[in-house]
Amino acid sequence: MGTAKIPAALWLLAGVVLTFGVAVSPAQGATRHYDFFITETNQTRLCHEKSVLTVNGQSPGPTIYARKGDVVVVNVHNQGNKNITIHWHGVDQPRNPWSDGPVYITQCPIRPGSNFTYQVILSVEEGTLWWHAHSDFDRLTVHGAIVIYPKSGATFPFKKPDNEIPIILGEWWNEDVNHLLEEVKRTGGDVKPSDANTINSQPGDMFPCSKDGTFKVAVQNGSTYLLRIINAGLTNDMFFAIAGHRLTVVAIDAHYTKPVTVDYIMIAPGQTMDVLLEANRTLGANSRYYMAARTFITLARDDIPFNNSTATAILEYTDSAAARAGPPDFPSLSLPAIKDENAAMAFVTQLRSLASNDHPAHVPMSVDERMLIDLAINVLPCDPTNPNNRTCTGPSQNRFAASLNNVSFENPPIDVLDAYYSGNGLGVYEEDFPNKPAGGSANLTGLGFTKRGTKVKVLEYGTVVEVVFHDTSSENHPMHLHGFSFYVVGRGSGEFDERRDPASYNLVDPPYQNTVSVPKDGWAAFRFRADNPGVWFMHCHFDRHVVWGMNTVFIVKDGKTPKARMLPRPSNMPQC
Ligand SMILES: *[C@@H]1O[C@H](CO)[C@@H](O)[C@H](O)[C@H]1NC(C)=O
Ligand SMILES: *[C@@H]1O[C@H](CO)[C@@H](O)[C@H](O)[C@H]1NC(C)=O
Ligand SMILES: *[C@@H]1O[C@H](CO)[C@@H](O)[C@H](O)[C@H]1NC(C)=O
Ligand SMILES: *[C@@H]1O[C@H](CO)[C@@H](O)[C@H](O)[C@H]1NC(C)=O
Ligand SMILES: *[C@@H]1O[C@H](CO)[C@@H](O)[C@H](O)[C@H]1NC(C)=O
Ligand SMILES: *[C@@H]1O[C@H](CO)[C@@H](O)[C@H](O)[C@H]1NC(C)=O
Ligand SMILES: *[C@@H]1O[C@H](CO)[C@@H](O)[C@H](O)[C@H]1NC(C)=O
Ligand SMILES: *[C@@H]1O[C@H](CO)[C@@H](O)[C@H](O)[C@H]1NC(C)=O
Ligand SMILES: *[C@@H]1O[C@H](CO)[C@@H](O)[C@H](O)[C@H]1NC(C)=O
Ligand SMILES: *[C@@H]1O[C@H](CO)[C@@H](O)[C@H](O)[C@H]1NC(C)=O
Ligand SMILES: [Cu+2]
Repeated sequence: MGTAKIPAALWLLAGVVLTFGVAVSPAQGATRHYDFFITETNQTRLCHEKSVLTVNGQSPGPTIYARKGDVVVVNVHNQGNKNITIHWHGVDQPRNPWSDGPVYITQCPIRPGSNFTYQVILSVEEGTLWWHAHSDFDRLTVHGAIVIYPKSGATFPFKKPDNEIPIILGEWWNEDVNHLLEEVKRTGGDVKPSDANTINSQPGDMFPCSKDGTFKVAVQNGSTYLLRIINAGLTNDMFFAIAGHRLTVVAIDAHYTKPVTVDYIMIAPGQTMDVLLEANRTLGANSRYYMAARTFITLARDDIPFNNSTATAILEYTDSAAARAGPPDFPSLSLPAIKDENAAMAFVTQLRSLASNDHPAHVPMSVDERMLIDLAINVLPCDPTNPNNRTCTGPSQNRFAASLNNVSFENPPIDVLDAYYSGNGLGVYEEDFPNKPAGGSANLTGLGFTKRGTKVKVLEYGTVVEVVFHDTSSENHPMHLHGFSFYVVGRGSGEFDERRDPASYNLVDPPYQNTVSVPKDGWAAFRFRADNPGVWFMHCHFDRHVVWGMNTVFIVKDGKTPKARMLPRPSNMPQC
């Protein structure tokens, strides 16, 4: 059993990547180039072999390295067998929705045999983000990390770590996920749970045919490691812990936090966390420790077996006697149980923005426009043309759906951005996404009917928006906004009370995120200033809920000055 090295001296490598082959202009940062080739590649996990979509034959795909303020140019060559797009998750892309990626929102798909060049414009982000496909269920295997270092000459707001360890949490299905998606669209039923969670694409040695592939990382006593943790899973929030070690969270979604030392983290799909790990556990103890990721699920379903939901990797001290290397310790005390909602909440509520002089928090104090958005899981008739056709496998032989304020989002045939830019928007979408649920916020009353629509919310440039998500369903939802990060100013259980609850807001140092986990039967509130003109998707980051329609779009109009206007349409946009 060989010890897989941390990508050898990744720290040094980063230095190389950062100084070679880039055009540097001192004022604006560097421009870095990557080529992504989408190809079908075989992968074998849990003794099952299948063909998956990858970038450059790898899944997770290549890591993008950059510094704050750089521009990353990525040419995506689609040599696979299906339409695809790529999204740069958590990158604000100031004035540049053209390169944001969500299919039929900001672009038409990149068809097999063609290519598209994305301009990924970094601005305020610093830390870890990620890129992923934004079409169908392709992101299961088409994803990778984006590592954004401080500007040249600047430093981390914490002691420089000795090395870095990428930790990409994901999922594995024995079947082809796009076949599962087609089946779900045909039958109206739910997506079956994954067969395993994964750490860096490996389920770990508790699973069949997985011992050799288990991700292992060598550490040295006394060293500090920066874990760059990404939840790339399609369906699962996850708890993550390391036996015998504590974790110090220093950033979420590429924005620094006040350091908080914990026994475990809870990370929702879409989120990223920078976490310091002190390797300080070799005195007389074991030299091998499991890192483990386990599903955190709020849905009352019992078909996710405990063991199947726990992926493991191994942390191995290289400077201790080999004789001490017994079976790795498991983080049984620190890793919460699958349904431990209190453990999840206890972690999430500890996060605060760093809010230092170098990394200030700019929380908007006054709000121009308030939105209260009900999240719901719903049903639609099995067959809209024939209400008597009850052959679907969703609830009461209907079709599963999901909605925001009772609108189940339907993708248009051409992308919203092109429709808006060409001035023909109103043939493609309606501008009446409601600011409140009709008839007041509803309590959970089972799965009600909803209706489909392509409704967007139009904002004047510079508007300060407060969004309160109220979750009427029986599970958490990781809600993600493109084009912005937002301050998560409050959360609570039960219904949101607009008179009482704002008093509990944190307007001093709330965490600055792009994805917020909205608690089941509760609410979460965030604020942002709409100063990024463009077309920006907002959606649940559970992929089956995207398919069911738990989505909407913000159109932020141009402001008055040239710097407040969208960049012009690139000539190479794919056509529908
Ligand atoms: C890839 O996997 C499929 C499904 O198991 C198999 O039929 C095919 O032969 C494999 N291809 C290669 C190149 O190994
Ligand atoms: C990329 O696509 C353009 C058309 O948009 C084409 O002219 C060019 O040759 C393609 N480049 C590569 C490397 O395939
Ligand atoms: C391991 O590191 C800790 C401090 O991080 C130190 O106290 C301890 O002595 C070290 N143990 C060994 C065996 O070097
Ligand atoms: C190891 O480091 C953690 C912080 O990561 C700290 O809380 C703990 O006290 C340290 N343990 C020892 C034995 O030094
Ligand atoms: C999980 O797997 C371990 C090791 O294979 C086994 O001892 C344990 O009984 C299993 N637990 C459950 C709940 O299946
Ligand atoms: C998941 O757990 C069930 C029941 O414990 C077991 O039958 C099945 O083989 C497991 N699946 C995998 C992929 O390990
Ligand atoms: C009923 O609806 C299903 C799913 O939309 C469709 O496959 C089937 O052909 C319909 N049956 C009839 C009799 O219309
Ligand atoms: C929802 O339920 C809560 C407590 O269960 C209750 O106080 C509230 O009045 C209900 N609201 C509506 C609109 O039914
Ligand atoms: C949502 O819309 C559907 C279809 O118009 C309607 O039947 C249902 O009562 C609405 N639900 C709520 C909670 O307003
Ligand atoms: C791929 O995208 C094009 C452009 O939107 C569309 O016409 C075509 O139907 C798509 N192909 C598939 C298989 O969905
Ligand atoms: Cu959801």
